[in-house]
Amino acid sequence: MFIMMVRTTYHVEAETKPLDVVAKEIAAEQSTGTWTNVPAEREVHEKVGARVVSAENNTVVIDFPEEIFEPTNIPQILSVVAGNLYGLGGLKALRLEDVDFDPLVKYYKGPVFGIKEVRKYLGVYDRPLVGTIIKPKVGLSPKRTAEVAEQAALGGLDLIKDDETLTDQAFCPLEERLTAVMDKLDKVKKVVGKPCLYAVNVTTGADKIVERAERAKELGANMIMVDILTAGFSAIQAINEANIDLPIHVHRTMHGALTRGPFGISMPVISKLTRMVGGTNLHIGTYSGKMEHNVCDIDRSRDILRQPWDNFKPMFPAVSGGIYPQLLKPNLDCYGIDCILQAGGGIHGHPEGTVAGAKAMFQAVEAWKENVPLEQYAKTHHELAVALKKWGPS
Ligand code: CAP
Ligand code: MG
Repeated sequence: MFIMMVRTTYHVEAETKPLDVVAKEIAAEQSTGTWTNVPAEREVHEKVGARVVSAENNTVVIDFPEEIFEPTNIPQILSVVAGNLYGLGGLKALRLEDVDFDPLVKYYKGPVFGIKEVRKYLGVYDRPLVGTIIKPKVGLSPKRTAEVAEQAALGGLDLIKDDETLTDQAFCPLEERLTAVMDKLDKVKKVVGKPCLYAVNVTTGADKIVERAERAKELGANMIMVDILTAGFSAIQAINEANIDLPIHVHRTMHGALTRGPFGISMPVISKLTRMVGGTNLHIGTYSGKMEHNVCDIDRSRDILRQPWDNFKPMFPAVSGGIYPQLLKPNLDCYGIDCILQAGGGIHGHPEGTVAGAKAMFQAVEAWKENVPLEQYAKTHHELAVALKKWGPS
């Protein structure tokens, strides 16, 4: 019988053992084996045992038979492809670089809202989306949060999001904040002539997240935000399966613990899982910004989110982390227009305030589109000129 395989690729650095020996240990530990022979393994290996495909130049490729997986159970899938292996002795580095999920994708709905649906909602087709993170990230009351959101929307922004550490604390209860922000955004829509998305952060424990997302929808939310690594991939899967019918902005706080060190999981694997479970936008990093970045992983993640894959709608990469008008060009050169440029400090830190900060971002986008150097464009665009003065030349 033909067995479908889920192919995984690892970067492995062993202390002393040859790579092929380590590869066999990984395949065994993650499927039917353990540190010594167990007689019954012979009965089950054929069906669910992993096979080493290759082990050379610090790259180990392993095939896992489809049957080892419970197809819709992401915690179980991760415990196979990214489980105990990190704890094995004698290793200096072990990173899960890629997983070919194709045998399993038929079990996933993917995004309900993708790039096309969000562009249609906003009526914006010919430029990147420009958004912001409310700053300060915590401490503002619902009323003050709504005032900042109002300014951001008056500046013409497409998206406003909560920061990752703001959920439902006493100083800013979620329901009150959401209602206050949506009230302001509804009013601003009449002034600027277009809607603005507000990704309210519904991240919480497994027992409450679907209910919280449903409540957000009832209260008039037009987008929700979930932190996929702290809440878990299944949190978004559960929201998607519950047909809440809202676009989902996916933040990835804590990703550095997985993506940065010698032991971990690559951002492309996280990107694939996020598209499978139904995110609309996903933070995948900046080519230039405040965060450490791996250009190769950003390129791969960008393509994973946007390129055709099964029936999944394409997703927006969110470009965030210390960006401001001067940093748009290096990012746009690599991302093109199908991305969301998000600036927190780079908008609210503008010397003339949030509206001016938003305008300076749009002016930098226009300059990029027209292929005009920022300094030249700033001669006729005041807000951009002020931003250049504050944060230095491009
Ligand atoms: C950006 C941000 C985002 C990071 C996350 C922050 O604010 O809100 O959480 O971009 O990084 O708190 O830093 P600023 P990533 O624009 O003020 O930097 O997208 O790399 O996961
Ligand atoms: Mg943040």
